[in-house]
Amino acid sequence: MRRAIGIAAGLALALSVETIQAGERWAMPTAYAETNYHTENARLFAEAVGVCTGGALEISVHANGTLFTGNEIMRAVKNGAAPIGERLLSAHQDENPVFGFDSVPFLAPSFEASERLWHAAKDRLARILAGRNLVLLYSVPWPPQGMYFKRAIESVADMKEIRFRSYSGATARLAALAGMPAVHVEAASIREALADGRAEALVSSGAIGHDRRLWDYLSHFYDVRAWVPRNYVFANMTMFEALEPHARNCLRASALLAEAAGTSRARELAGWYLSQLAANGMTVQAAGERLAEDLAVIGATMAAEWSAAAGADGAAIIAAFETAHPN
Ligand code: PCA
Repeated sequence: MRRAIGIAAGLALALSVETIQAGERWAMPTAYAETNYHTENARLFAEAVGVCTGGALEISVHANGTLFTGNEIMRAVKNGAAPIGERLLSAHQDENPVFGFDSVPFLAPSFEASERLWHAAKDRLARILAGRNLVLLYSVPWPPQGMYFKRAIESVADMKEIRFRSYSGATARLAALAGMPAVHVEAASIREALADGRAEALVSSGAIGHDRRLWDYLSHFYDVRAWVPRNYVFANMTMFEALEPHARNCLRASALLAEAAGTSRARELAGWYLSQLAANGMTVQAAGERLAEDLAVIGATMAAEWSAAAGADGAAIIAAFETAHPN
């Protein structure tokens, strides 16, 4: 009898070891630098999922566009080439204008406002992603967007003909309205684009300036706080639904933690990034009065265009944002 129990226990142990070894492995492509806080946060998320599932689901993060480039990530997760991934959805606003809700100039340019806008948009965004066979898991903001140049800029007229790196429909439109020819370049390739002259200015956060050491090429950062774009982590819905309920719960719970942790990390780091740009020789300043006025005019045009393009979904997001917190 004793022996039988011993054998049964041994078998159970062997089986559980087997289950652990046979745990599912998910590759998670992301597009930003190894040391970027989105990447570090994604690794913590992956670790949390591993701990929660007892190793039944192990996620490995492949950063910096090494597994799929930023542009490819959404399609890869949609068709199951990658089970999970992180992407800046505003880069896909040409496919659905709603993806650009976080890039409407001056609508919600602080972390606080961005958080409220995100809550106003979340359910609609999740539904749109579900229509693409994607499960929305969490979102983390970038610091507010400023403009990088090679020289002092006092007005939009000063920008004319400067070759501009874009990362989304909104950034390309900003360039067009400012008379700058735009070239789409993923963050992972910014240094090459600046080195070979395809680009000589951009709009982005201090995070990108620090990650990519943009002070090697650019000298001026204007903290214009145009908008707060976000990264989104989503999973392939078919693969998500094929998981055990416990693993799905672990993904959802870890996503909640990752969103809170990543968001507070963004807030902590935003000022530090700007201090790093300055410490490395860049002139970091607020936009002058003239520049701010010019950008406000462009912003108003872009906001109207976005509302027209995003239709009823866009109007519902703005209404939810404004109703929740009227100014
Ligand atoms: N960094 C990303 C998007 C916004 C940001 O701050 C980039 O420039 O590619």
